[in-house]
Parts: sequence; C-alpha cells; structure tokens
Amino acid sequence: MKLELISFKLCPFAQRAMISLDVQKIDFKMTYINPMDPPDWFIEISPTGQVPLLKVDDQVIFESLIITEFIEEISAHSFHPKEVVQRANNRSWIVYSGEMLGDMFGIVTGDEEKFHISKKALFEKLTKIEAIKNQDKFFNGEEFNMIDAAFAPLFMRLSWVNEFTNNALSITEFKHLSAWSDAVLALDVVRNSVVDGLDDVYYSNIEAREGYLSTLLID
Ligand SMILES: N[C@@H](CCC(=O)N[C@@H](CS)C(=O)NCC(=O)O)C(=O)O
Repeated sequence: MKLELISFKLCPFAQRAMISLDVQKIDFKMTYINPMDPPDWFIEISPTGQVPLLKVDDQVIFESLIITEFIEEISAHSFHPKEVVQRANNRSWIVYSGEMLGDMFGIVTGDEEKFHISKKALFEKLTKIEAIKNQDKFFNGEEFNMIDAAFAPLFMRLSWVNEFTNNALSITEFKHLSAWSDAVLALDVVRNSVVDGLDDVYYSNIEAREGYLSTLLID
C-alpha cells in the first residue's frame, strides 16, 4: 500500500495525520502544495478543495479524522483506548478540538471584534476541557493516544501566539490543561510533525493576515 499525504505546511489538521503516521511508524510520502495556487491535479482529486488528503494507491481519503481513523485501522497497535465508551468519548473530544482550531482561525485572521468573539469561544471550550481533565500526563493516562495527537496542533499554536505576543492566549489559569499541553509539546513525534522554522512561517502568516492579532505581536 503506497501512502501520500497532501497538505499545506501550516495546516493543523494535517499535523494530526503526520503525528499518527509517525507514532505508527508507517512510511508515507509528504507532498506540500501552495494554498494560494493549488495545482490542477489537487483540484481534481480534492472533493472539498481542502487539505489534508491521503492518497492510498490511487484512492483518495479526505477529512483529517477519517484519515487518522484509517491510519489506526491499518496499524498493528491501537492509538485509541481499548474500552469502548472511553474510546467513543475520546472521539467526541477530538471533534470538539476541530472546532477549537476554527476558533484559532478567527483569532488569527479576525478584526478586533472577531478576535474577541473567537477568543471567548475558545476559552469557553478550554474551560470545559479543564473541568473534565484530571492530573494524568496525557488525556487517558500515561499513554499518548490519538486524542493527544488531535490536540497537539492547537497546543502548538497557542504556545506560538503566547511567545509572539504578551501571552495574549495564556492558558496558565487551566492547571491540568497547561500540564497536558507541556507534556504533549515535549514529545519528539509532536516536534517532528512540523517543518523546521514553521513558527516563523506562522508569525509571518499572522502579520500577513493583518487582523487584530497582528497588532499584538511583539518584536
Ligand atoms: N474538516 C477538515 C478541515 C480541513 C481544513 O480546514 N483545511 C484547511 C487547511 S488547514 C484548508 O484546506 N483550507 C482551504 C480551504 O478551505 O479552501 C479536516 O478535518 O480535514
């Protein structure tokens, strides 16, 4: 089976798939396309016009959650907890984390009003996660699971924004969530899921969007 993951360098949804492939030690070819000028072959095979896409031989799988579930199904080791209710519960929170990436998009691109609306929406969700998160290292305990991979892109972007601004999106008030974020961001599979210098690309992207967040950048 030949796998090819197609994405933009900055796409947080694709990052989930890259972490899953790395954890499962599955070989794949990475192809980046330019979001501003997608090639014709991509437009032809992407039903939504969005990345990530996973090409499996000549078939195309789209939607990051479906891609990560597919990776799970072809892997020797499960990346979800075994117990069925806990597994379903993890999947629910994974969907929820996708909505949080939508809030991040509003924060990065929005004018002042949109920034505050998106930040409020994001922090309401963070509050709900803090309420259910315990003191375990990862979401389900000591083991890094798919849910941790799903939240990793969000944690990475929050830490970048806090580094680039005067902690505009500080999560230190959320003790369990902050500790979870630190544990996830310390892992090699997470660090290696982005190209070198992507933090600089993210900074430039914030500047180029000219939203309210760009006015909060320091240095
Ligand atoms: N629900 C999709 C969301 C994917 C998504 O939003 N991809 C963004 C890049 S991170 C995209 O392709 N944006 C371009 C567009 O919407 O035209 C998934 O989970 O795969």
